[in-house]
Amino acid sequence: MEYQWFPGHMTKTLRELRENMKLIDLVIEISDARLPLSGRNPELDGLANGKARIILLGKKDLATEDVTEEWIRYFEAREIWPYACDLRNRSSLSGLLPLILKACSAKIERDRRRGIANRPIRAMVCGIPNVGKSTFINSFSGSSSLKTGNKPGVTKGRQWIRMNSRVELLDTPGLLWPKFEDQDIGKKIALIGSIPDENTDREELAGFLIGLMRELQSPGLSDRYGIGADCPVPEAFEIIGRKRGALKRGGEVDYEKTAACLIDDFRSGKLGRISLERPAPEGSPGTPERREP
Ligand SMILES: Nc1nc2c(ncn2[C@@H]2O[C@H](COP(=O)(O)OP(=O)(O)OP(=O)(O)O)[C@@H](O)[C@H]2O)c(=O)[nH]1
Ligand SMILES: [Mg+2]
Repeated sequence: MEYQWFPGHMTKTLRELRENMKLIDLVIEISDARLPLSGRNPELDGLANGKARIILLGKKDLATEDVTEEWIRYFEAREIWPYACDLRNRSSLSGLLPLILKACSAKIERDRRRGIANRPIRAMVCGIPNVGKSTFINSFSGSSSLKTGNKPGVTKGRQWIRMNSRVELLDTPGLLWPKFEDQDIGKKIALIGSIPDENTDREELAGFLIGLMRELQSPGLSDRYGIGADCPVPEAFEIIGRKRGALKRGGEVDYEKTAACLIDDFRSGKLGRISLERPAPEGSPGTPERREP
């Protein structure tokens, strides 16, 4: 099965982001702290060229803490201001306004020189689907006007939210790109819930998750299900299915339901905090180019 999701509304979103860019002072990109680099839309660097930029590593409550620290250092070295947070939690965002003012200091200074007082900073909030863009705007602005939901594609159109006299935020629909060259990246993007489950093969995805957790030496499968590192995948499915009561009428394990349970466990943090990638050591092959802001 090919992992892909680029419905018609994303072509429209891409066009609208491009059109809106001239109104924007700051791009606030949200990336999932569990997949900070592979889960970024490669189109965005071109689109946001020349703008002040912040990257929020959201859902940090679900990612491994020390790996998130490594990502913060990674992005700091690339002059895109990083900030890790739980987007649902206002107090987790308390350091963000000073960072926004710092990232936009050139604009603030330009306005001051031209005698323009109090023109708000206009920030576009973007990222792939389901990373928490609308949740972030709601918590940061202290309102609940934007619709959120734990599935991709909740936000369908753009909407400006005035946070206060200093900042206005533009919510945008989640944007992916036409083809994942590396299908493992497609699977990881599906695991964090940025591709609709109907567009995935859940059994394959759950098998992939088991393999990945072993590679990452995550203790989640052993802690929650008592599954050892060398337990074959079909046996792991049997154990999980029985523990979760994911059974068919005759009492056999239902693999499809079991897969859905395991993926839910991952998404809700029941397998522990799991970062799906960590930065490659600087200078090693495969380290992406340093990106200027
Ligand atoms: N654990 C955790 N969940 C979060 C966090 N931020 C958002 N969520 C949840 O993630 C889900 C998606 O949130 P949304 O705000 O709708 O995401 P979005 O990026 O606007 O999604 P689209 O509009 O579909 O592109 C919701 O169930 C949120 O409660 C976070 O920091 N931690
Ligand atoms: Mg949204």
